[in-house]
Amino acid sequence: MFSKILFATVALALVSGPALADAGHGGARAYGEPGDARKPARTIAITMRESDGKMMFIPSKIEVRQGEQIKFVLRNNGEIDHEIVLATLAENLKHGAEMQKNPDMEHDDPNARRLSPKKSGEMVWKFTKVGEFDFSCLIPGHREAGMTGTIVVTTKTGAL
Ligand SMILES: [Cu+2]
Repeated sequence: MFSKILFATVALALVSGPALADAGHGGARAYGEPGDARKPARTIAITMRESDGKMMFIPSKIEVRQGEQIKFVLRNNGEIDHEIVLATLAENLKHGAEMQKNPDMEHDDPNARRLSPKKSGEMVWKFTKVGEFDFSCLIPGHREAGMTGTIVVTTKTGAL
């Protein structure tokens, strides 16, 4: 058990090392920072499911204003486990490749949640940087089956 956690931690550190290194303190990343559940947040519901060999997030495109804190209310309506990992596209592609090699890698990060079938969960994230970011299910094969989406963070006035 311990070795599994240690291994996952090391693997994650390898994957997210550069992002964390330039992020400074407080868990800040290129795509924002972990939210504070005690502070106001706009709620966005995301459903995970699979159908006809495809896997998906609904919705798969989300728009956010810079500085907004979002409470993602997550629901797995599928028949198998799914997860959501919020990151830059480059990070998620790299992390996804790691997951192909180590499918049992588990996430306990403020930017990721894994849900069993018919379960719900929450994730609070503050989007502090303008840009286009990725959210994907990195369980092997799922992103490839369509389980990915985009978050566009615009300036406070709505410009990119
Ligand atoms: Cu999935």
